[in-house]
Amino acid sequence: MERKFIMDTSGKTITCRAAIAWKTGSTLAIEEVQVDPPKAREVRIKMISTGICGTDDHAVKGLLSLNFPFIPGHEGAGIVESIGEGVSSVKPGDKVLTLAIPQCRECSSCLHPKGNFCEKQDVLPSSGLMLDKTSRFTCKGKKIYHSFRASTFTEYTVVPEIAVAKIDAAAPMDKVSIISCEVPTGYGAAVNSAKVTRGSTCVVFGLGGVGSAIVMGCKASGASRIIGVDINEEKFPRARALGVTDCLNPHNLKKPVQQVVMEMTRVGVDFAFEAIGLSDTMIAAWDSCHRSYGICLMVGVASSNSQLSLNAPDIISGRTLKGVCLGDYKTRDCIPQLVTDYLQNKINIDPLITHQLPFDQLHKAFELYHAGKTIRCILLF
Ligand code: PAD
Ligand code: ZN
Repeated sequence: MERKFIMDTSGKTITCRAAIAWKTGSTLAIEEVQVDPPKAREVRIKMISTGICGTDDHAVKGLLSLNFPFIPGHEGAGIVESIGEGVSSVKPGDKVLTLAIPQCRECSSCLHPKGNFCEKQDVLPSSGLMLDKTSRFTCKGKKIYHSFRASTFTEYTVVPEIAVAKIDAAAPMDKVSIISCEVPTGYGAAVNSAKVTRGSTCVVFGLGGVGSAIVMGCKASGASRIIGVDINEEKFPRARALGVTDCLNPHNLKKPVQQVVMEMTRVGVDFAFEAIGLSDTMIAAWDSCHRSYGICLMVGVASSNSQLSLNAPDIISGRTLKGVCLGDYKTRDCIPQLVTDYLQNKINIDPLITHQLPFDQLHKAFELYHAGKTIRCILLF
């Protein structure tokens, strides 16, 4: 008879593999780390899969203000290994997603009907610490920082309970990690935040993972024209398959891209999205909108201390400029529903996943990402 030994790790420090960004711009190193047990109102998760998001790349390159050395990754799916005192929303064995923006249900953002940028988030600014201002990771005797209340490039992570969403037990864990960030960020920006209207015109700057999910949202909302802008033309065929009607490569245009969009649409688009994170493309998105009723959504995360400069007199014409994080969803309340919608074939996330690689091929995954070959590459543990 086969005997199964299930090791009870609860309450103990776990030694496992994790990727560490030791210093700005250095290649990630796969190291042996110690992961402490969860403290009160914390959850330790055994990771099953994690996506590589543009924000992780910004973080590793040192474009965002955060503390090194840290464990990157925030787009994660896993199974609860153990829980700290007072945790009531999840239990060991539950399937969960990590949430880069938590939902504490107590702060000014959480209590406001529209707010989702919970005051307990750790992106702007980033401390890299748990809510009690300590870390749960150690490597070679050194304290390692967390990132964005998540740190998913590790076999085990510890996060606050407010940054965990319990999902449907039938969820395919090798895929749903992208519903932790890419899907709500992009699809949600279009359907929930901008509320793209039937028959409208849209422009999406950046056709990577997030931009592709925005295109899906615009298409699902019935937009009649979706202009996609990217400097990498390899992104165009997939973008067209998702619903982009016109592709523009700014490098091949004789005029500024916003001028071309204006000429194509005569009056400017109804909805513009920026999913790159550069001030120039943010301005181009803003200037592509209809002057009076255009709505411009900033989705890309810009590098720390960068500034955005707009023509001041033009502001009064009526356009809306809005920033959006995770599609304006109240994360713990809404993200599990996106998983259920996927299981019920109401949304299809499969076209957003181009690569799946084992965690130890992390470097290959980043090479593919940097070469512009991926939409989303998922690492599997
Ligand atoms: P990605 O690298 O997959 O996509 C970026 C795309 O932009 C690529 O296809 C590039 O070729 C393209 N690009 C780069 N420079 C230019 C340029 N000058 N003009 C036109 N196209 C260009 O990243 P991603 O889709 O994972 O993330 C995109 C941004 O969204 C990034 O800034 C990330 O930090 C941000 C993000 N925001 C949130 C949020 O909640 N606001 C969440 C997740 C990601
Ligand atoms: Zn809150």
